[in-house]
Amino acid sequence: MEIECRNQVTAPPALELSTGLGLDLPDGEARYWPAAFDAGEAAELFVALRRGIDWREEEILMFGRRVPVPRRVAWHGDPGAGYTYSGTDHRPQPWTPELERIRDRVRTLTGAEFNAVLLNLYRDGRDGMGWHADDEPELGPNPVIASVSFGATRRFCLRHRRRREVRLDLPLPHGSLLVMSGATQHHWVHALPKTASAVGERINLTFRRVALR
Ligand SMILES: O=C(O)CCC(=O)C(=O)O
Repeated sequence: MEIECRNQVTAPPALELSTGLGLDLPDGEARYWPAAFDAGEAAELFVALRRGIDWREEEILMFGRRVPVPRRVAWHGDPGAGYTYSGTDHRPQPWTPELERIRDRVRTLTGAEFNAVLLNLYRDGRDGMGWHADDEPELGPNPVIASVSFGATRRFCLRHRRRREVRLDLPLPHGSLLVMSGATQHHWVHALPKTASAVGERINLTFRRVALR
């Protein structure tokens, strides 16, 4: 399904790299770093993750039927950082050196601590993710979600839940970081739309802090 997004937000050319760019999100908070990883590091990390992660095919329950999700998925984190999403329980795979390196960079830039990461591999424009919020109970009331992207630039869409015409459309390039925090997951939903354009592979990592089981 194609998702229409409007009110495109583009980052200004000069940014304070350490603090990122605050996005004007009514009822929410988001901050964006277009180059949290430089091009060389991002390319190296993309290759390492593409090869080194055990990418899993996954299914979700939809109208009583199990259907494959249009992407490949992995869940890594501290022991006990289990997570239930799309109706499936996930036990964490251990941190790899690359994941620790990315997590540590995100911590340095944001000051936030994370104990797990969800990885998504979008193989081409037929892969995507529908509208949702990261509001599972194990994330707590106002989660900080830090999203790192490598590979092809894809459109990330944010839409206010009540004021549906209030939307942001943000291209997330290779090496970028987007952090959503505060009440964002209460008031906004987000999506990664499929596209008919020719796009290459993209890897996205969303770092989270989950209640340990
Ligand atoms: O790939 C993306 O940028 C979106 C990922 C996402 O929405 C999620 O993991 O909840």
